Formats: sequence, C-alpha cells, structure tokens
Amino acid sequence: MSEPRYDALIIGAGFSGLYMLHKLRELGLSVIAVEAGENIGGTWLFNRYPGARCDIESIEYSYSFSEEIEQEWVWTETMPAQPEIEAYLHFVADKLDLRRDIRLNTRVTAMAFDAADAGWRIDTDTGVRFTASYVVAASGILSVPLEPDLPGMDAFDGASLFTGSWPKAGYDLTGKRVGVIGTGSSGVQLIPVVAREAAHLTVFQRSAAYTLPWEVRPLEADELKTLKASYPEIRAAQREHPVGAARLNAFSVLLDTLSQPPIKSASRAEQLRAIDEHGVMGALAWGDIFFDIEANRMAARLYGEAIARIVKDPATAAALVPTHPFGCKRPIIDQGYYETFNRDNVTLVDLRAGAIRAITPTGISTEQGDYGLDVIIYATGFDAMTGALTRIDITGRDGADLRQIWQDEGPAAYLGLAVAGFPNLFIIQAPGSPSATTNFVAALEQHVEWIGDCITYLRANGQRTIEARPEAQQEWIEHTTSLVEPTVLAHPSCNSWYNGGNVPGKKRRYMAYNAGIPEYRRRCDEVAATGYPGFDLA
Ligand code: NA7
Repeated sequence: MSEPRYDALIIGAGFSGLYMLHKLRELGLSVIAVEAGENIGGTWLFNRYPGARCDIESIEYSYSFSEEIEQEWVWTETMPAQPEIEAYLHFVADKLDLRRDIRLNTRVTAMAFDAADAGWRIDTDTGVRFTASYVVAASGILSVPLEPDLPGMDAFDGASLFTGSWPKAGYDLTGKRVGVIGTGSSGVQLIPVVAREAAHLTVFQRSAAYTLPWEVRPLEADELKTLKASYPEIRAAQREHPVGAARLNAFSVLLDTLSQPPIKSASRAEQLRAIDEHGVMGALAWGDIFFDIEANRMAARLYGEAIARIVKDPATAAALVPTHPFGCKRPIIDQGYYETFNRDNVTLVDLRAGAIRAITPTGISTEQGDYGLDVIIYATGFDAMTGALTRIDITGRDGADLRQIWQDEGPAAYLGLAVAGFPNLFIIQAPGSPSATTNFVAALEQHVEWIGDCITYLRANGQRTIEARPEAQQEWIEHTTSLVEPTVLAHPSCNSWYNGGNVPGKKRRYMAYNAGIPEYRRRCDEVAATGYPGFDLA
C-alpha cells in the first residue's frame, strides 16, 4: 500500500513535529506527519506519571511564533504540569488545523534514500509506504524509555509501571508497597507524590541526585494578563538568553553560578552563610565549580551539609549526597524531595552499598537484603538524543546505515541537524544541537525555522538535494566537544544521557551544544546566508 508522494514527511507529532508541519504547510509544501503514539503530544503524551512537570516557566516553554496562541491559551501555573502541556498541544493542533495531516498509530520502521528519485521511501508498521523529497525527524530527544536489564523483571507478580509509558487511566497506589528505581528528574518528581499515596515507598537509588527545591505556584489572572501584555519583551529576552529562557529556571540557576565568587577562596563562614541563606541551592552557587573538579567536590560536601539540615536520619542524609560532579547531569528541580525522606513510610536503599540482584515474584532482591513490594516503578531514563532514530532502519546514500555509523563513530551531525551520507534528512535536535541544555521549545523553534528557510532556498534555486559534508560534520563535532572539554562535564565520572553514559554499550560523546542558542543561531544563520557551506547542494 502506498500513499501519494509528499514534498515532506515528518516523523513525530510532539512539540517539534506540530510546528514543523505548520511551517511547511505555510510554505506551500504537501506534508504528512506520522506519529507512533495513539495521539499527538510526544514526550508530553507518554510521560504522564504523577508529578510530571516542566522545569521551565510555562510562559517561556511555549510556542512564540503565534501571537494568537500566546494570547488565547491560559496557563494556570508558573511551571506547567504534564496534563496542562498535553492540553496546550491539543489546543495548538486544533487551532492550526493540524490533525488532518497527521497519521496516528503509525510507526516508521525503515526508510531509504533513493538517489535517482532524490527522495526517501518510508515504511511504516501499518504497511503503508510513503515517499517524500524531504524527511524531518521530529522524533524527540527523550522519547525512547530505557528499561533496565534486571533478571526476573517479567516474573514480578505485582504491577510494573514505567514513568515513560505511564497508564493512561492512571494507577491507584493507595495502600500499596511501592518501589521506585531511579532518581533522575522523573524519579525526583514522582517520589514525593507517591510517598503521599502509598502505604510504603522504598526508593532504590544508584546515583544520588543534585536537586533544587522549587516553588511552583498558581498564576493569578492578573499576573497572567500582565505577562501576556509583556510577551514581546519576554520573547526578546528569551531570544538573547543562552538557554532560551530568561526567567528563573533550573538552567539559569546553573548559569548564574558562573558570576559567583569561587568556593575555593570562600572562608568556612562564607560557605556556611551560603547554605544558611539559600539551603541546598546556596551550596552550589560558586563560580569555579564548572571548571575545577576540586571546587565542585567542595560544593558537593557543602551540599551534603545542607541536606543533613533537612533529612533527620543521618545515614539517609549521607546516602543522598551525590558523588558525581554537579553540572554533568541535567539540573533537577523538585517539590519537597528531601523532606519526603523524613516520612515514616519512606525508606531509601542506597544501591552503592549493595546493588540490585534481581526482581523476584514478590519484590526486589539486593545485595543488602530483600524488599517485598506490590508495585515497582521504573524511572530509569531514556536512550536519549539518538534512540528514536537508531530504532529505525535508516539507509542513506550508497547504503550508509545511520545506526551503524553512530554506533561505530559516535553520535554526530553537522550543525546538530543533518548527518553526512543522509541527504534531505533534517533532524530536529540531533547530537550537537543546543536542545538538551536549553529550553527545548526555544531550541526547536529555531530548528524548524532554519529548516523551513533551507527548503525554501533549495526550491527557489532548483536544487533537489542537500547533504552535510563529512569534514564539516567533523569540524562541528570538534567545536562542540571543545566547549565541554575545559569543564567538569568532561570528567570521567560524568555518566548521563548527555553523553550516552547511561546506556550500556553506547559510544560515549557529549551530545549537547553548550555555547547557547544565540551563538548557535548566529552560526546557523551565517551558513544559510552564505549559500550553505558545509553542505553539498545538487
Ligand atoms: P535520568 O535522568 O537518566 O535518570 C535515570 C535514573 O535511573 C538514574 O538515577 C539512574 O541511575 C537510574 N537507573 C537507571 N538504570 C538503573 C538500574 N538498572 N538500577 C538502578 N538505577 C537505575 O532519566 P529521567 O527520566 O529521570 O530524566 C531524563 C530527562 O527527562 C531529564 O534530564 C529531564 O530533561 C527530563 P544512574 O544515574 O545511571 O546511576
């Protein structure tokens, strides 16, 4: 079964895919978006676990391209929770009449570039084959959940839940003995909520997290009105800000530390004052912690002292102190995380003192004892940045195999959006793009707009294909890597989804572009303005 040829096919109908569809339709292209999920929403469809929330303010974690959408949509909280973001994306899809060009429940399984036809053949699990001149992969950077490889997982008699594919109808944890594996953003958001519902919660922690306590509050009608009136200024400020969000957020806190005095020359009294005044956040606000591993470790010790002021049981407090450098994982914000460990119904199991041996029919068996459970929640992360595309058989020019290339040579893309050997394939937020360390929505808007301009240029100039050159891609990798090398993010103890260190066997390479969105935009615009150097056009 095959559908008529389209000018462009978009993989995914989340935040990126929806805007890309709108943009390309606006440019007069025939476009189809295919979405594996049962509905639109992407990340914000699947991650429905209790407590799921964005770490950027709603007013900034939203599309800036439509004044009408900005003015009509009503955000109810400073930082939006998952249901509200999902509803927002539905509102946008309806507003822009996007649904008629989206095929739901359709997963791309394979795609191959046909040089003679200067386009792609795209196969799906519904049996429908599409052909398109361009493919835009808007398949998400955190869209493939990572299930741990623990013996006995299938034999568990209770319920196994995954944060990245939470049941649509929810799950009643009342009265249950619940275990949570994983203390990244998902675990840290989930744990305080589960603790309030469950009879008992056991947290299985392999790596302790740095997490910043954060107040999320309702947006009053007057406040929202004022914010909406200030949208031009808000968007202008976002555009100039390295993380694409100028209001206080987890990333801006991180960035702000750069202008603080060094911890290495701070007296003991000054260090204590920092945590007296700002709690755990004060422990991390020092200008030298990103460039000096010793300084970072001093901050971690101070962070531990701040935790000990909140968590009453000294052994639990000590176990909650991270051992990896602050900054090498994405910063987390939380609501009442550390306080949760003061509850009578919460136990922390520090897996550094004895790893998980197996999942048994009745719970989790570790080297330090067995824990009886009714429910196990896996908050174990994602095969980030590359996972969605390496699960598709993608064959480029002359048989180039994307999965194999990324596996052998490491994840790479020119400008973080196109891969040598794969003509007419644009990837929104590929390795080497700002994505992971920025406001994702601001980052994706820049990609969508750049890709739209690029396709317009190709059509206007009678060019049928565009393909990244290997040497340009290599230079981009070197540039991207050079931004990270002087920092603690390159330290061998940094294992995170930023560098693939969280996925067994994944070739390790830092995948985010850390010079900020404005600098990134400047470089991309320069390429566009000068006839696309680094690409072959034909
Ligand atoms: P993360 O941040 O990758 O966290 C995953 C957590 O799961 C982390 O604590 C892992 O420990 C833990 N994990 C993974 N596998 C295991 C096994 N086998 N045993 C014990 N613990 C395990 O994913 P999140 O979903 O929380 O957040 C991802 C991003 O989504 C986040 O950065 C935001 O941008 C939104 P580890 O650290 O590997 O020792």
